[in-house]
Amino acid sequence: KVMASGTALIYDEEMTSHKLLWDDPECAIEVPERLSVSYDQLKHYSLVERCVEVPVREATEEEITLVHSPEYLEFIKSTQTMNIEELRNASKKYNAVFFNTKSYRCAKLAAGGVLQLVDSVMSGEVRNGMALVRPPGHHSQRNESNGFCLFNNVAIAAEYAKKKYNLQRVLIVDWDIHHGQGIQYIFEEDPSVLYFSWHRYQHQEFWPNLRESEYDAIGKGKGTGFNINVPWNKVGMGNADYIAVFLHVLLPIAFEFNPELVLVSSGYDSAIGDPEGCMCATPECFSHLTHFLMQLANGKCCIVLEGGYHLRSLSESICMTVKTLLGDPLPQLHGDMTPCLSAVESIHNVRAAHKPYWKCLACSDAAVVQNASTKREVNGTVLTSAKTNKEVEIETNRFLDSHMKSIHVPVPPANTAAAVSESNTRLLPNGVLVCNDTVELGETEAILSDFHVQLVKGANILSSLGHLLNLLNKVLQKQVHNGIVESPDISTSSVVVLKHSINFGLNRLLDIVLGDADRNYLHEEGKILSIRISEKEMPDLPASIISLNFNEDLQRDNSFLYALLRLILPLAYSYQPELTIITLGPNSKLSVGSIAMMIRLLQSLANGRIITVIQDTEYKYMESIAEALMNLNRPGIVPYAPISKEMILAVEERRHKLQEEWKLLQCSVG
Ligand code: Q9C
Ligand code: ZN
Repeated sequence: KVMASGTALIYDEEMTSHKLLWDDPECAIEVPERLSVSYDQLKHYSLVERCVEVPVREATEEEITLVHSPEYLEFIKSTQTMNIEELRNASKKYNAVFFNTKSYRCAKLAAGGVLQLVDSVMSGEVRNGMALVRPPGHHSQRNESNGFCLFNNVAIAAEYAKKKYNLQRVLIVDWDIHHGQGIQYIFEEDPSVLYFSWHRYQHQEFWPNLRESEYDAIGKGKGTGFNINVPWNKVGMGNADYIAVFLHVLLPIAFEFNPELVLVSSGYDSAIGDPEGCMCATPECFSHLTHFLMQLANGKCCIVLEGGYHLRSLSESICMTVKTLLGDPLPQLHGDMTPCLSAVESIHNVRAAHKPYWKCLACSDAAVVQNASTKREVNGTVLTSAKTNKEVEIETNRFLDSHMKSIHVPVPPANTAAAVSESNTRLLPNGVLVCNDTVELGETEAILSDFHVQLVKGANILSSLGHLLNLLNKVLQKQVHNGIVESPDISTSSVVVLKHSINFGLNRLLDIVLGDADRNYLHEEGKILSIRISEKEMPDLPASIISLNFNEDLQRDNSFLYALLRLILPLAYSYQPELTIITLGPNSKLSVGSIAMMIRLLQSLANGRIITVIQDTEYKYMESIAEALMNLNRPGIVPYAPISKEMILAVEERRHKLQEEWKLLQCSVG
């Protein structure tokens, strides 16, 4: 079976003809330039030419009435021939909506454009894609326009995909800063559509001021548990808060749900600078959110524009999203990765509300719902309070002045290099750069003697280290993103990688050791974060080494994903490594799919710089590791429930000890 590749882009200038014809401050921000400026920015970064441009079409009446009533459709249709007074009156029927005579046509193109995207992805023509459309959709309801939205583009797409492709499970992720109450209403009794939304809420004081946007609206009837609301009760939420919600709420549930298709209601009013959202997440954050979602549904991900009203922030965020869909390495998230107290409270509340419905949450601690506005002890740790309005303003201005000018999009180099034995090169996918060159013997010896490491200087090992150093230099000098190295002695090899990288000038190395690797752990003053996952307990480990032991066969289920989401990724995001080293020894007990998933998820860190060192006996992992490094989506690992008790205990015990120091681990209060 051929793996789908390529990214679709849906855009048509005609959708800029829907516009506000009179003075209305409430609606003035939803301007046609939102679309044209974003498309121009995609062109500016040469991203349009890298995508497959797919034409829009009108959604048919039959398709629109998958979600909307025929009477509502007729009413919207009737706006085509209205005069300006009639248009104004029609607009007044609804909350925050405007029509002109082109609105109906644009709304049909917006919905139809999204259906074109769904068809491109579901047919395997492309792997994923983005639809730049307006008017937006997620506030629109069966009989009602609302919040700039006429037809509910994403809801129509979900019903269409279910019907046409016989899908049992569709995930809708709504990262727009407003609650897509329209989508919630349409699917609240439907267990085949899992709807996730985060939204500015401020205890119901923010538009649309609905009681049902609260975390306790979890769906109804058969759909109970399939509606996830994360209310933001403060403004100023940033990268750490968004990442924390993905790691602790959305991703575990989404992996357990195991969707066949992911649709994103992609509003960028949740980005910094937006006048509606007043949040602080930077455009880079959307690369990370996108990358996470690309790991679901075999990579079948359709991203659909909703809101986003700061033209610069909007267009940069869209570019980050599209670059990520194309498979480019992710930008690093800079700055403090501590979620604020208010965000952790929201996370805690959502997890507690959904605990009865999802196995992955069942092990969370007892729920305590509390409100607090200032600094408070959380599990013995002080979390920061949310930003004040003034602080949000200062951070936004600083960002717009300095950072925005310097977002630069490098042309990606070759992806993956490999130094493996000749007989194993046949296991590598097409496109991997096979490295046969080596650092000269003398030079290798000189580099090694520099380390003062006890090395067995067998000729065999020396030559393998020469290949390793050559490949590592390529990664350090950014000639390739990542590499895979086969080694007769992983212990020595991985120590050499760490030492050489530090000598090169790197300050934060993420060192993940899987299986048996009796290795010296280095003391390099916080320059290495070592995580060891193995069946064997290792005596006398330095306290700084994070060690996870378990005795059961992890091939049987995918409990390992639990450790990834709950421990390894939060640690990695807190640490912000400059290079990740994965050492795979014998007896790791991990399935091929689990290791591939780990590598794909870790590619969001360190600008995608990963070195994988595999013991030469473990070649059965080689093909899927190389595929994961190449960013290819191979049919995914099975959903990870049931999760083993042993794994939960091992992970939770570590989390408990570490969460004071590593703030992204925190997801409960009280
Ligand atoms: N005074 C989208 O982002 N604002 N819609 C109402 C009330 C309406 C947002 C303010 C915001 C609608 C797609
Ligand atoms: Zn919005």
